[in-house]
Amino acid sequence: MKATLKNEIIKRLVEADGKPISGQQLADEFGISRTAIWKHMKQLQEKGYDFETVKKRGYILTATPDTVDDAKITVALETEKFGHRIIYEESMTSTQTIAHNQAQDGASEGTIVICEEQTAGRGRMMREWKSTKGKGIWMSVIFRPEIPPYEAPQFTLVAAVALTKAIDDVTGVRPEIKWPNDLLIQGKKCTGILTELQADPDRVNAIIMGIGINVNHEQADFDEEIKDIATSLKIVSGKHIDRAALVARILYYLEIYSAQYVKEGFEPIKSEWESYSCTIGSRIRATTLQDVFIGKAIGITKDGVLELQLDDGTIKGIYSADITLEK
Ligand code: BTX
Repeated sequence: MKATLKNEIIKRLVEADGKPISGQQLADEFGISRTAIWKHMKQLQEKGYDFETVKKRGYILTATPDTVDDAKITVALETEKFGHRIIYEESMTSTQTIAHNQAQDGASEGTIVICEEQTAGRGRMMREWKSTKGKGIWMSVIFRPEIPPYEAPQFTLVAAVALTKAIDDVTGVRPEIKWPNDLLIQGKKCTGILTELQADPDRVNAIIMGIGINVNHEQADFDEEIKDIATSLKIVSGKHIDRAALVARILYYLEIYSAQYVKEGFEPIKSEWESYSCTIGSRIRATTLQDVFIGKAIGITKDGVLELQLDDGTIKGIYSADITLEK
């Protein structure tokens, strides 16, 4: 079955808001036979959607699955272009790998790749990213900004603001941003961002942004290696979260903030970033590829560079590092 038609049928039934729609009406609207509609409904049932059939009057949608499939996201979307093309599979190696291939093949801005489970999810520097089945948001978003490659790290900061706002809207819990790419709640990591590039020396062709969010994990869903450092939105909010609705909200803010960034730069977003940050004002240890620096994080520049005041009073600009809090 064509994914888009399946999505349209579900969307139509959601919009009907509990009123039945007949098989004939759906058949007429989508230009296919009633038997074809019936077959689609059967396949949707196999995917976890359910319908009440009211005699002679038609179908009412009564249940949707707890997934991030394309139909569920489409129904919740409020964007102009982000999320209008969704590549969804239950299991993927890494959404990043697939999104890179899609971007190389010309996929447009706002295309997303999303799954229920990653078998080879990755973080920065090829670290492993644990992606438990059916519990999180494991997604890559393709951007096509007209910016030079050296500005791309700022995209991570812009995305962190978008994610923080979306999580706050949907769950009522506001994470803190740990520079550059983590969101924490009560000091534990709930979200990681991985910004990768396809670029020529002077021009970005695509940014492939990987977003991993622990959403409906119980404490027992975390492996030994991360159980003390990770948390989920369900653990902290006490609520089961509709992951597809959260994806839609994330795309809403990513569309707004990325457009603003490309037009006006990071500066107008900087104060919002700072208000969500748990890094600024703290004494931290920054481990870069070459060195370790310890000092007080005093701010970020208008270009998103972290400013560290070292113990001898000098200010060091940190472009990329892993940071931990120092006592
Ligand atoms: P990072 O390198 O900053 O963080 C990776 C580290 O985080 C790991 O070494 C581990 O200690 C810890 N970790 C691993 N899994 C989890 C988890 N589920 N929750 C909390 N902590 C964890 C952060 O990299 C960027 C992660 C991006 C993940 C997305 S998911 C969709 C996309 N596809 C893909 O393969 N990666 C991205």
